Amino acid sequence: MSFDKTKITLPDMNRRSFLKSSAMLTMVGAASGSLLSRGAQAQSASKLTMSGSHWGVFRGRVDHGRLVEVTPWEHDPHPTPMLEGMMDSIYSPSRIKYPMVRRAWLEKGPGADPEGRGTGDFVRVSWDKAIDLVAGELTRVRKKYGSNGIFGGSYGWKSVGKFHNCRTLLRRMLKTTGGFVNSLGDYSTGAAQVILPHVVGSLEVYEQCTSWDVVRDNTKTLVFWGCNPVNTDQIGWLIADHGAFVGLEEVKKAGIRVICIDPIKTETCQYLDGEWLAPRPQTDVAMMLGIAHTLYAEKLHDEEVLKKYTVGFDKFLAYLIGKEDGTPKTAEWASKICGIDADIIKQLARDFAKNRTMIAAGWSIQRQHHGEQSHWMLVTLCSMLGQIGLPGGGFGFSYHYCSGGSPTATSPILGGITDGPAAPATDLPAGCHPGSTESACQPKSNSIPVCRLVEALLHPGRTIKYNGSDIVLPEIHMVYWAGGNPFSHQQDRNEMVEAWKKLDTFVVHDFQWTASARHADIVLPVTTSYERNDIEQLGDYALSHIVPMKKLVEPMYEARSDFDIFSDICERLGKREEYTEGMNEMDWIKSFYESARLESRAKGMEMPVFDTFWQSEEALGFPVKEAQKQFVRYADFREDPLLNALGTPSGKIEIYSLNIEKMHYDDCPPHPTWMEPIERLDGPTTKYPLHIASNHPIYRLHSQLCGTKLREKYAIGGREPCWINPKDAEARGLKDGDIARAYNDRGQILVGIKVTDVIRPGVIRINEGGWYDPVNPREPHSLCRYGDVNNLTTSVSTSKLAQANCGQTAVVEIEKFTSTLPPVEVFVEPRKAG
Ligand code: PGD
Ligand code: PGD
Repeated sequence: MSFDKTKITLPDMNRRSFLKSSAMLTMVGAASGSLLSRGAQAQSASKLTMSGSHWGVFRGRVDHGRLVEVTPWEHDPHPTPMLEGMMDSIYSPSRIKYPMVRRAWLEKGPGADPEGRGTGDFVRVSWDKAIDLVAGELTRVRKKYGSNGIFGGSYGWKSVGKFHNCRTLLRRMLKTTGGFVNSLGDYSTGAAQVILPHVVGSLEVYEQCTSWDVVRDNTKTLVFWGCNPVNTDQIGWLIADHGAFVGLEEVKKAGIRVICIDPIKTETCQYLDGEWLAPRPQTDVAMMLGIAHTLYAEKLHDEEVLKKYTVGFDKFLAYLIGKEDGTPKTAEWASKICGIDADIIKQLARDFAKNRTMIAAGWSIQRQHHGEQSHWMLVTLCSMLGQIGLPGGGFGFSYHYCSGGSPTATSPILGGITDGPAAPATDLPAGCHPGSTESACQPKSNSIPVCRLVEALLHPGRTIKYNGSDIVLPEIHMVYWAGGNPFSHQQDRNEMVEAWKKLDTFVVHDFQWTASARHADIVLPVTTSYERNDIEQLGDYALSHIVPMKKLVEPMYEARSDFDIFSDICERLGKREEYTEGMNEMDWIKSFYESARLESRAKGMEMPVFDTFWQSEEALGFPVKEAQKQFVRYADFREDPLLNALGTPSGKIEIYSLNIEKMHYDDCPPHPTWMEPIERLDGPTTKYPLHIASNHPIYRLHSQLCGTKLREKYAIGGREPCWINPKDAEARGLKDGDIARAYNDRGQILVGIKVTDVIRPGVIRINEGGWYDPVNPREPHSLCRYGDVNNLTTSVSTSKLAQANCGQTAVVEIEKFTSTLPPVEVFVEPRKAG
């Protein structure tokens, strides 16, 4: 059986599509050479300087102090066009030039005119003044409210580099100077990373997958379930290696059957000529249950595997066949919810069971209300199929992320800056001293789930549940951010804007005028990673090289590194020496390298000394053993489930969790369960007719690069694009290039229309990360002129278990915008900040 296989030519899948000229590629690298050959290559000096980024390794050509050309590394198997935007981020008109303070805050004090945040009325101050203000405010807030008055759990994708890791540098400063409220979890896998330790005993989402080679040689059916590696493997948390593109090419050549379950016919589906199934968004658990029911009804499930490697199937079965609630989760039942024909659901069950099937799942399916259930149900489904731990079978939860499945090299772990040697004096209320026995001085919880900051600001003192514990939301008066863009990543922008009014002070370090910087009281301009030295590893899973990230150009304007800024703040607070440990940038970089060199020696390898490496203009490569190329996730567990027991209470896969049962959460029962999200396409209580897929952008990393020329590649009428199916467009009189207003009760944004049949009817796609640009920041629910989708999403948490974000939960309506178009203003510095 095969589903829709329409062929669509795919732009940008040509290898090296970004290469400007082959003449640039003369320098010899040694991806497969010995470690020592690097030293030799150090001699072949070049005017090009090597560095790395989330988008890959590259060399930059500098002319008269200006970066004029960026060339991807010759060993990058699939350079991303995003690298082009990287260069522009140094020179873009959105660059923050000087330290700035919001006028009302400066003139009237902390908390003054909170409605004025975002209006762009800033005053330029000297660095000395700025440092005094920040140090003074940290002291004031700690004195008055205790260390819990400061939130420093600053979340975000920052830049790569082991030293200029600004989030850690911020925590180091806050920890060294007296404590702060931290954050738990992340926005990427918030739900899955909390449920999966209960199910398989590890985070799983960040674990290595069965290698692409093994998939190529063994998998018969490869399912991408809400998973689009051709897009999302363009970037890395460390420097991107793009190894997944090699794997995908092999899969294509091998002619493996590919099925994509996604409301969008993804770039991956198109590239691999996959069969496309488009369920209603947020109904995957129901669809999986329908497949599971068929497996059981047709006796296709693997009883032996379930018995030997899992616990709790019997209890789940009572639910599956309807003994628990009177509703058997048949394919017909599932079909009504997810919109996929019952016959297709049944056929999927048969095909999966008959063939070696690998299910590669992305993360959007857990970034939804009750998102914990999707990955749990997928593990359950794969347990029933009985192929976990077999070559090419089971599941992989990071094929789409940082090139999971690229074999891991035998390399040392390169250390990085830590949050500091100081003991965490983090959580003492004001006026208390460490060791006090007074009840008022007992340490309070000082970490909150990362997306609950807005809730904390609106409801300080509220107790929330979290993974079996209670957390009292602290009373926060000061928020400090470095390396993230909360006015992009947090859901329900207008709620957030209201919450921010409760703050006395918001400090932001960035190099560009993001919406977060615009809503700050104190804005400190930092260097890009191209204006400083650093060091990083290549490939989160591959760990194949150590890359020198050399400074390309001098800092622009008055930009300083986060480290230098925090060192000065520490100095004001009498802690410079503790903070810096007496070391500068190059001392730290060298120390990370030298520790790795020692570790590598213990592994029988000899890395060149630091100076040789640093001068080499080349990445240092490590070998990949055959065993890693043949890696099969869970093979050891399958081989011996006692010796290689999982980290769950039973040591097995937990289809039913007694630990979760004990928590008694109404929104996270002890076995995978279908629960209606608060809103969904065609849902029982849904008010708006269209679901928004707020996917990860093709030409951006979240909001990074939105302020660059790269925008010209995708913006429509200067706005964030909105994909819409021809049927939905026609019903609304919309055509390509129109500007439309997407809205719901939470907010409204302008978008540029792209009509396309690669999206399911009833669904529109507006990528996350578009910069927030309200027409009038003082006006509640003001229209966002550019298209920040998080004006429309809900801030409800996934459940009491993970308290994670639901970026993929939102329904809306869209209409042609016929009023006078307001100009987009967010991509240049605020009017009064020049
Ligand atoms: P970025 O755009 O990467 O977004 O949210 P995140 O905050 O990570 O922001 C990084 C910021 O750090 C940028 O402003 C950049 O300029 C700055 N920066 C870079 N380098 C440095 C540096 O060296 N120093 C300092 N001080 N700043 C630096 C992303 C988040 O969004 C994530 S990870 C996910 S997975 C979520 N995804 C979705 C989603 O799928 N759907 C919706 N609706 N919403 C989401 N939000 C989340
Ligand atoms: P998304 O694009 O949000 O990526 O990885 P993640 O897998 O979360 O969603 C993947 C696919 O799921 C999309 O094709 C979408 O249409 C589909 N989808 C959405 N809702 C549903 C649903 O309800 N059911 C089904 N079956 N499918 C659904 C994100 C990962 O990407 C993360 S967390 C980060 S931090 C990185 N971010 C970026 C980035 O910003 N830009 C790029 N180019 N690459 C990234 N890689 C990483």
